[in-house]
Amino acid sequence: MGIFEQRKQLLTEQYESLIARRNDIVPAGNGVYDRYHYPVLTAAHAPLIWKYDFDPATNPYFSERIGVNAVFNPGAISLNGKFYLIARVEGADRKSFFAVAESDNGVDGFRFWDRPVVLPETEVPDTNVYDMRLVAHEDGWIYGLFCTERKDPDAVPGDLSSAIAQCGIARTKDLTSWERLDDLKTASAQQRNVVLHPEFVDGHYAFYTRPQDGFIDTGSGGGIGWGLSASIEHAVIDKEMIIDERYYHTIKEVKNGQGPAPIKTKRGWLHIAHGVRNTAAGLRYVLYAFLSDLEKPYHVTHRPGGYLIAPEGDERIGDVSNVVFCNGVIAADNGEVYIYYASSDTRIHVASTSVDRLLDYVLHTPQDAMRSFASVAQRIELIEHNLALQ
Ligand code: M1P
Repeated sequence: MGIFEQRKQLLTEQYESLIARRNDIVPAGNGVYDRYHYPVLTAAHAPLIWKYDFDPATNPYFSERIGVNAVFNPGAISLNGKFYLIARVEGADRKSFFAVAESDNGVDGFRFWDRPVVLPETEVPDTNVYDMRLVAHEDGWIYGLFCTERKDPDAVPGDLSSAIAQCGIARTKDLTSWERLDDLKTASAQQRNVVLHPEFVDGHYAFYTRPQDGFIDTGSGGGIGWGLSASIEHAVIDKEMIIDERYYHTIKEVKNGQGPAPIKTKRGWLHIAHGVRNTAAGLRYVLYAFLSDLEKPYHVTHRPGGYLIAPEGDERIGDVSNVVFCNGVIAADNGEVYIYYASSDTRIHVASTSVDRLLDYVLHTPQDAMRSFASVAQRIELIEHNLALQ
C-alpha cells in the first residue's frame, strides 16, 4: 500500500474511533451538574474532507491542505429529538466560521455535517464571525445571533488589531439555509454577546446586549444590557438598560455577558452567563447563573454568588487559557439540561444537570457577600447549621 492509501486509512480509522468514543460522567461531582471525561467536540472532530485533498493525483502524500485550529463556543438546539451544536470553527488562518454537528444523546457521538454553514454577508462584509446563540423564537424562526467583527476604520496607522464588534443576525428553519438580516443597531460603539429572548416582550423582540466602549475593554460600559426592537429584519434598540452589572472584586469585575438564551422555568427565566476577572496571569473567564422574573425578564430576582463552572484540569489550558465560555444550552422536554461550554477557546465540553437542580442552585446559593468578613459569616452559618444536626 502506498503512502497515500496508508495515511488515508490510518487517519480515517483514528477519526471514526474518536467519533465512536463513549463519554461517561466523572463520578462524584458537586451535585449541581456532572462533568464528562472527554470534550464533546474538538478540532480533531473536523471531518477529514474539510482538511485533506482526497485525490492521489494532486495530493500524493495525503497531506493536510487547510488546517483547523480550534472548535469552541457553540450555539445549541434540540430538534426532533436530536442534539445540534453550531460550533465556532477556527481555521489555521484564524478565520472563524460556523458548522453544525449532531448527536443522538448530547454527550457523545457528535459528528459534523459535511459542509460548514454558508452565512450570507451584509453589504459591509464581516472579517470574522463567531459565538452564535441559537434561539427558537415564538415567531416560528430559528435565529442565530453572532458577533461580526470588522477592522476599525479609525484605528491609527499601524494598528492592525483594533476592530469593531457588532451583533449579526441570521435566521433559518433547518440550520442549513440561512437568511442574513441587518446587523443590530444600538447606541453602543461595540457589542458582543448579544442574545435574543425567545418570546416577545410587550409585542417587541427583546435582546440581551453587552455594550462596550472598546473592542476588548468594556470601558465605562459593560454589564448585561436589555433592549427592545419592533423589527427583527431591521433591528434597532433605542433604549438599553443594564440588568446585571459588573462589580468590584467579584467574578465579573472586568466584564460579563449573557450566555445562551435563558431557559423558561416555573420559577423564572434561568440564565447562564460568563464573568471575567483580572489576575496577574491575565483574564479569567468563569460561568455563573441567575434567575429573572417570568413576566419581566429584565428584572433579576436571584443572584447566586460566585461561579457555577470554572476551568478545571486540562480545561485551563488552550489558545486563550483560563477561560470557560458558554453560548449554548439545551433544556430537554424531560427536564434534563445540557450545558455546552468551551474551555480556553480550544474545545467543547458538556455539563449535564436538570432544571430542578439548577433552580435549587440559584434559589439556595447565597448572594456574593462582597466582603471577606461577611463571606466568613455566611460560611459559619452553614457550619453551625451542620454541627447542630450532628
Ligand atoms: O477569549 C475569551 C472570550 O473572549 C470574548 O468574550 P468577551 O467578549 O466577553 O470578552 C469572546 O471573543 C469569546 O469568543 C472568547 O471565548
